[in-house]
Amino acid sequence: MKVFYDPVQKTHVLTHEIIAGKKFRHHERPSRIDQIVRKLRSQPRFTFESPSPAPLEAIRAVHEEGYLALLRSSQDIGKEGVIWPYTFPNDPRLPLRAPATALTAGQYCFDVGTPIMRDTWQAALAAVSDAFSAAQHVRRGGLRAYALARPPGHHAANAMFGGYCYINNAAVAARYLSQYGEVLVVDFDFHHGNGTQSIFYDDPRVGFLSVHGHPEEEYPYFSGWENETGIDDGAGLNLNVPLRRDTSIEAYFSALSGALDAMLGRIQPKHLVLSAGFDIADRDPLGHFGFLPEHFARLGDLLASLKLPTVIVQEGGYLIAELGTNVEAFLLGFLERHEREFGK
Ligand code: SP5
Ligand code: ZN
Repeated sequence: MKVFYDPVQKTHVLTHEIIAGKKFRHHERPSRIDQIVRKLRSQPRFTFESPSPAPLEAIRAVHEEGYLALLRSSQDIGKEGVIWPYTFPNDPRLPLRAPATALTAGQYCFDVGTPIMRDTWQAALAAVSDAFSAAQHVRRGGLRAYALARPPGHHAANAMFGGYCYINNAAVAARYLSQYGEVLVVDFDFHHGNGTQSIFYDDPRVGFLSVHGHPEEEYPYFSGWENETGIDDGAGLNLNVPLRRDTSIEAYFSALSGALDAMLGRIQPKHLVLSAGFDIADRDPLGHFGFLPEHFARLGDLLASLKLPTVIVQEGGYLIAELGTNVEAFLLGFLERHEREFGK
């Protein structure tokens, strides 16, 4: 299986974050990537490839221009500098003054854990290039590809960063592939993919299925309920499966299988895009679903059974010591069945 990866992604380094008033060393660290790279490089079934730069039009098909300009301006901040929103628009009747500056960046941001650093733009471009190259590989007849993307993407919306995400890597891949037929996005990160949901909420060509911690108790809190089902031409094509903390593995799989069946009754996808979050791992500091490597293998197996050309995009996963093992277990579980039932 091809792995698209560009080491420039490691230059984006976040110092700390505040969660509910407490300061933590930032969870989204470059070392996450090292763990995955080391594991996959030791496995002959994976071949590393450098991505080609994602075309700007493919990114613009998902993100607003003024928003991208703010992200791009990260390059101009000094070594010590940072764009860290701390004040947010509060009256929707009032106009916003464009372009956004470091002080008004809050108009494009929904949480305080996602600062823009000097190297954020180049890292985010590298991550989206992984996802785009993986999608292109699949579009050109490849059966599957894995984008080792960091920073992650699924919380980023058309003009909104947050949740450690700036450019929505999976959404760029899905929108590109949707030119060639319907696309199903399945998001199994522990946190609801609010950005991806929002991007495709009215899109009849891309279905979004997310299984995640219940918003009543879990980040990002303001989305992820079952009654969010899509609007306009996208009505019925958004399917949220919120699960309570410490839901059993059996209950998880039966909920996911049921949701996949329901979704496949509504669209006929030509491509599958996975937002692959590994914070569903047992003991992950930010997730509570208790997945062990064998469960990741089973998840890979289940998703491979859809027998679709598949782009797998890396999202969260913060139990860094186990991240490589968990990603490898998932990819091998996927690969085994996908090769057997869909093709080499
Ligand atoms: C891509 C991704 O996985 N982003 C996750 C961002 C989560 N950030 C905040 C997590 C808050 C976790 N729970 C807070 C408990 C407060 N007592
Ligand atoms: Zn997550």
